[in-house]
Amino acid sequence: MLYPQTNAARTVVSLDGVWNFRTAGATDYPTEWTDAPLPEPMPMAVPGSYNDQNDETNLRAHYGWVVYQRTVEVPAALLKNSRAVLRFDAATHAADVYLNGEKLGSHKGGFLPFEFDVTDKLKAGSNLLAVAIDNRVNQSTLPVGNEGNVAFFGSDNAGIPSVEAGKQWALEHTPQNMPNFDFFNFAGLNRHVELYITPKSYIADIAVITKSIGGEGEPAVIGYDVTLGGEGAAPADVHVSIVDASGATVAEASGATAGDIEIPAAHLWNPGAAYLYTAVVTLADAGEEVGDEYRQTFGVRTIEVKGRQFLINGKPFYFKGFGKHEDSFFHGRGTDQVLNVKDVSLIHWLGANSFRTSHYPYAENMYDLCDREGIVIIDETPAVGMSWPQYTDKALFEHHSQVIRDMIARDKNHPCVVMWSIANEPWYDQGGEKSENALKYFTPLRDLVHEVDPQGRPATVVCCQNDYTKDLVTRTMDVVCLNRYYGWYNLSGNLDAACYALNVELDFWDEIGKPVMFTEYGADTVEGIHGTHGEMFSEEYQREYFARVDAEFDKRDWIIGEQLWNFADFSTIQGPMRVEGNRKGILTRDRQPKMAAHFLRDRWKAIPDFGYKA
Ligand code: GCB
Repeated sequence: MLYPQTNAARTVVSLDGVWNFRTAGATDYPTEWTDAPLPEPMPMAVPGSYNDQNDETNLRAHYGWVVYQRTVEVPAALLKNSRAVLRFDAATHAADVYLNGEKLGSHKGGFLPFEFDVTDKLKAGSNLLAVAIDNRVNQSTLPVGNEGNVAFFGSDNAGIPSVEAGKQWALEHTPQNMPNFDFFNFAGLNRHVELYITPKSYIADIAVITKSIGGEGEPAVIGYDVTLGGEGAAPADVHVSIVDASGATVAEASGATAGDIEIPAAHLWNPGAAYLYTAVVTLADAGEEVGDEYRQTFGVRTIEVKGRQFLINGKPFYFKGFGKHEDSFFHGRGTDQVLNVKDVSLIHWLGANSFRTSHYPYAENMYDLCDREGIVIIDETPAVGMSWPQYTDKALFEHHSQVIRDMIARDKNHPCVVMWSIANEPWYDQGGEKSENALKYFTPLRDLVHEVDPQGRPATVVCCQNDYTKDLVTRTMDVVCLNRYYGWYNLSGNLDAACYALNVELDFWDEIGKPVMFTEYGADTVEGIHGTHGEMFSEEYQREYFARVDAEFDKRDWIIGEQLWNFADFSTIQGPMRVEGNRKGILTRDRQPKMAAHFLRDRWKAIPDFGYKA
């Protein structure tokens, strides 16, 4: 799916701004709020999560539906002989969309874009756009939640004699989201909303693939594949120009929707040394006033898992970085370019070269920045919090498959994306039939990734601290990705014991023979807590924890990377283990370094992107 762009043939009208907003019911919303102005609305900025934007209402505790509304003014000239599309970069987690009172459709899933062709529905002048959004998470959504406050009343120490009666009471009196994941359930129109206009015959999609490379400055072959939409356009009308970073056209092809193009002296896209080309695809006038155009940036680079190495452009890459979150004060998970630019500058400052989009695909503008800045991304679906009964759920499997297809369709051309993560920490190490069901669930998803990614990038499932001997899934992935908390949740506060247990496990993975990387390890740290012997939660403990664990990684040449948890502190649900959220950041939530950040900066600046263990 192409990101909307304005060019000689296309126009994007941003629908960002301050919308009208109301909370609705837990299970539905008044239909009259979709075809007439909202009564007594509150202002709500888009993009932005609604949760932290209003203090008169406790929007953090809201459960269920909300309604957003605005008018869309459309100049008549824009609609002449053109196609109009309404696009949502995301609506978290489920949305019903209405234009002038007519329902355009619904979308499930809060982290990927969706759009509606509104060519025949949009009027010149004023249009009323209403979007109803549901923030509920349950066993059929990704991410996964527990409806009915199971977490409150599901345990023996809840303090009431009947768990079932407690759940029922909670549903009736204090319904609330109980996420099975450790980040605040920020919801609403978290990303941009656009109306975009194309010619009636249009370029629907473009895939660019690096087929072969030589060295820097040597010839490279790229493949392109253009999908056409509308009536009247023919492959003969397609023209592709490859434009380099200076604006010079370096290669061209015409007359076919797919083919190979040789770039005579190609600059490679490398981590830390990005180089971007643009494929300018045009569709000649197909009997209309204008033909279409789309400018798709791409990088020339290859990715391969070979033996126990992860190769970028044929060279062994070492991942240095973290898992992140889209999370900040006031915005919640709302997309924020200032924050993205700041975070990218901090990634450079830290000497890191990569991150995982834990635990959902991020807004597209972050991938654009990473393409440009040479930062490597492991792109993750929102499948977080799954456990064994779900591995036999066919409807969930279908939804998960669709999310994978949509994520890869959206992000396939980004050179920064080097691996796909199918899920974070599904719980599947119970052994026997339970482990086997998990294997039956995840194997086809791994194969699906390989099938639908035109660039054939590797696939992984990021696994949680578990009985690794009973975990049948992790070892079948292209790269073994481990989240481990020896010294924090396990063997708390004892780093000698933590290193011992870590090494026992590493001996196991050595036998398995795959490339292994750590995708989480860390320690909650409240800035300003100190101690001569650095106990848990102190800045000294976090620093020492990374120094000790990283030293173990350095002893094994098949450990291909370290992505700690987390880049910065982030907001979570309230709970006895969370002090204003999760504090495992090496930066505070307002992006100030803790002591460990300085240690890691020194370490990472000394580790090269390529050949660290070769
Ligand atoms: C994990 C999860 C992550 C949590 C982290 C923690 O394993 O993947 O979402 O935030 O642990 O700090 O507990």
